[in-house]
Amino acid sequence: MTQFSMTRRGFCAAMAAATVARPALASPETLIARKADVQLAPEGYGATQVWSYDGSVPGPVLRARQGHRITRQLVNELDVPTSVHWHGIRIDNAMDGVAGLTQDAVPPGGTFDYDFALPDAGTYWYHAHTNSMEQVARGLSGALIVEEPDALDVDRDEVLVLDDWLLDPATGGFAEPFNHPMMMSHGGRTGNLVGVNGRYDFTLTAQQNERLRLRLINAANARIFDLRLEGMTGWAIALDGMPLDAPVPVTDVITLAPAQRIDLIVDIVAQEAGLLMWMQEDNWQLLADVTVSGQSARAARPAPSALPPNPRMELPALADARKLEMVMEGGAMAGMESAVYQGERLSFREMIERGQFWALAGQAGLSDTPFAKLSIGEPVRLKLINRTVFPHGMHLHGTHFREVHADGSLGPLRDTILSVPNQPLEIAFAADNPGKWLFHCHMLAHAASGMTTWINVA
Ligand SMILES: [Cu+2]
Repeated sequence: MTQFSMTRRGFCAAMAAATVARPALASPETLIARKADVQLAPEGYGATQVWSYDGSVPGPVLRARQGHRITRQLVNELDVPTSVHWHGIRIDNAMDGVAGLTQDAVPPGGTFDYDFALPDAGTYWYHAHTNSMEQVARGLSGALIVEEPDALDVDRDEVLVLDDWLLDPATGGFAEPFNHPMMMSHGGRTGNLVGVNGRYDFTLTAQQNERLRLRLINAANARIFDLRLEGMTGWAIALDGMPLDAPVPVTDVITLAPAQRIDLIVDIVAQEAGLLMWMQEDNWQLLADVTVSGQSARAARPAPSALPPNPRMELPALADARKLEMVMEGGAMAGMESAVYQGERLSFREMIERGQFWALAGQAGLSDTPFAKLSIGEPVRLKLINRTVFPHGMHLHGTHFREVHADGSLGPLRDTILSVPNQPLEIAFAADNPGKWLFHCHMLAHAASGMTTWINVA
């Protein structure tokens, strides 16, 4: 397939691209899953028919204050069943949106009332969790921002949803099929066009000395973004929604696996600024342009302070934690001998015939029994052993976890962590949220072809 040039052109060329009006909100407040035509590709290519929330890609930014609730009626105007997962929210299990585990998928024409508390401030997101490999790729995702009680000392708060799209340049439509065996067995579906907030030419304007909060969300199906700040001094203040103990100066590459988020405070220090992404072999390209004009009246500020902590960020003592191990195996170039799929032990060849390429702890896809049955409040250590040749962004629903480093120290709280081949990884968490929780790879083609399991907390 011809590649789109990912090089940005002057952004004026695309200013006339279609914008999509948002429908007026009815009562109850709705989130409507429906088809829409959106100009994802540069001018001159066709519009893309997307599956959207409320007609836009990404969907509307949902904002609420910490301690408040989100109440949205999902209205399914698509031709297929769907459901919404509220990624990273320590949520009531019945609201987690996982079709087949926590709710039935909402049929075409149906509705589902989502209503849940927001215990934690931070940057979260929402996306389809029914056939997500296809539905997220078609556009069903958006940002969910939970605001701290007190506003930060920043000039602006910007949400940047990073994504990529695999388009057919001849039509502008999505390349099909979505379940291509090559994608499923390799790195997943990566796009030939990247962008921010639905724009390949996303641009912010700012003044020198302005201080911005940037909330980066990787909504891509499979792409790992390696990012660099240009013309900006930055600090990381939160990962996957959760505040860091102290701001961490950004001096190096920021790696953002699918579904991960990072909150940055950036000061605009140069006349040219932006967010660069690594393409290949020392080739860094502009992903988000910051057009700097003029100088803010404000003087440069001292380094930012930490965000206020969220509740329940400490883990219980891990000395007596339940110890679990999970071998991750399968995929191209590594394979596996066999795995259990739908109650049957299958050879790798038999699995491939059923469109399954991966296994977690010897099991491909959901089984009737969970990977682990945990008691409420129980501390858990889970070792991930990646015997594949691919990286995997592993996501636990309902609970954040910390990486346990080799020296026993703990990393920051996260809900998604990148596992790389042949590097043992251990995470720890408190099973303090009752329910059936998915644990899966967020390379969504992997999740759909074996890399999905679940735990039960009761
Ligand atoms: Cu994976």
